[in-house]
Amino acid sequence: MPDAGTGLDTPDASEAFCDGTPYVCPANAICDDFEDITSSDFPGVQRESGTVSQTNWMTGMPASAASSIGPGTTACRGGKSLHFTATGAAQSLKLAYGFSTIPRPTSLYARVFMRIASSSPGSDFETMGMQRASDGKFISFGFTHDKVLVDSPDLRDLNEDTGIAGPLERNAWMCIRMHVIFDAGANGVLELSIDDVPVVTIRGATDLTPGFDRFQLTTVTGADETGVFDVDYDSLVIADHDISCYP
Ligand SMILES: [Ca+2]
Repeated sequence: MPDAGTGLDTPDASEAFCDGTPYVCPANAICDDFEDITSSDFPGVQRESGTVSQTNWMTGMPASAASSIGPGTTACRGGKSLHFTATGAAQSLKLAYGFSTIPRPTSLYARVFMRIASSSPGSDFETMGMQRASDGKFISFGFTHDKVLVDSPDLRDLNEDTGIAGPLERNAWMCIRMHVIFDAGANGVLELSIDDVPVVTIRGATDLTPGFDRFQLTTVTGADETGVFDVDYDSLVIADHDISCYP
């Protein structure tokens, strides 16, 4: 069962979706459990070679030596997760998945488990989104301690702060589900839920021409950030159909 508090409750170490059951990747999906990738059938997406990146987004130079990407010490499923440590200002830590077929499916679904260490600051950081590899333009979801942010400098009608009913869990896994209907005009849809509770629903332009060709998990910090974010991801599924939190 989902959390009573939709990701906003008292931290609980054992979320029901972290049950350790071997996950069977559904058809027409890519499943990355950070043990290995189990499928890459459709929508023609694959973990991009060489696109694990650590930079300072303001300078374009390497990230802080105190920032890192590697296996996490806790996992929601299996024995490993993907762990980001982002230290200080303008850190851009990314793992990208590229689409080998354009156009993509009209409707794209992504489901991932995310865990924010309680030592992380409450200020905003970007967690995931779509990017156009050729020029870096993007739509990104960000999280503060008590807000979900949608940021896209190139799709101005999407720039929104979306309030949620309380602070996000810390030291506990949350189920994040994203749905995009790609449209460069007025018919796009962008939705996000936490533990099965909708927190973002936006209608309008959700794409560029040519379109976004990359999905990415990130920990990107702000220009004035001084804290240290520790964020884990596990059991990512990208599909052309809806993927639940369970199993
Ligand atoms: Ca795992």
